[in-house]
Amino acid sequence: MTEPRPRVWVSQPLFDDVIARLEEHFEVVSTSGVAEYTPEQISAALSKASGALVTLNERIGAEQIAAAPQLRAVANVGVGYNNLDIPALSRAGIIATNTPDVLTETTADFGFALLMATARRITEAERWLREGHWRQWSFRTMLGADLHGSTLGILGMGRIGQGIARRASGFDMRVLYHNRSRLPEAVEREVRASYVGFDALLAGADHLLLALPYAKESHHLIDARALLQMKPIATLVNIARGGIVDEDALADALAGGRLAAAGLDVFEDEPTVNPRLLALRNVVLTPHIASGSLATRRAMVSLAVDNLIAALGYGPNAGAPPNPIRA
Ligand code: 8YV
Repeated sequence: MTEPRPRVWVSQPLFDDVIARLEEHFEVVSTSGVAEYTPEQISAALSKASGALVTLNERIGAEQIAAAPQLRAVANVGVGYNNLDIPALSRAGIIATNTPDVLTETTADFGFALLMATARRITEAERWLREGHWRQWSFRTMLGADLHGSTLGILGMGRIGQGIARRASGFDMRVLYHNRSRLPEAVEREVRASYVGFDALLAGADHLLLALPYAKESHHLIDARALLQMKPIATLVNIARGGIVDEDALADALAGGRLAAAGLDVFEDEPTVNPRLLALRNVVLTPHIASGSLATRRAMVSLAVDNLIAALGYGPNAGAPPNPIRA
């Protein structure tokens, strides 16, 4: 009698042809439609699984781990992994992996696009035109802020932050950054960015872009106090995680003219968007799509599949997944 194959759970419909690679080794349990799970449903889905391939929507913490005695590996599709309780997974001996690098350039492209749309009021202008308000050409219609010649502040100077900085130098922007640790001088020179303290970054930026990981320490880092330090002409762009920004304080600043505009791809309570932000004209809102080019989303799933196969002890990298997350 042949041994039953280990079971892996794939939480969302991804790309069937990429996921099919898992079927060479495992019994794959997946879903045909986009699914929203309760914590209990995630526990139930993991109860007989040896591995899981999940997205940012699926939270795996102590409760799910306790319900999953056979679970040995969780492959996250995404570079951010605040949906996973890494210390708890590590204590249980479960390998967790993510998908860095493959999404860096696509996400940096999008961050830059969102910055341009926000500073130059592109979506606001389009909505205004479609709503039939454009009756006569006027010199002062939808005046925005320049990128060229301005100062870009980047909070979080990992791979994606550095990708943004490289793009900014093509636009003749001066780049300031703040990060947990300062980059080596050679990297600073290459990306043409200068390290400053957090408060100096807030005060100096004409445009502030958030590209840092979400953690307890970064929760509401951009709060009322931080927003007050920014220039009233500044724009704020968030492609990191919604919880980094206090959305009510942001809505206050935008409504009160203490900040020119915001571009947000991420939100505290996705997919719910704070109604106060929805009501403001000077906010560009996108549904967490920064890594969403077809090629990159395929590459992310493919890398997550490689990670899961290797973490469960199969394939050419058996036992050594390319992207383990260290606790
Ligand atoms: C993903 C992201 O789309 O990589 C990340 O951290 O936020 C996005 O690129 C998301 O994580 C999918 O699970």
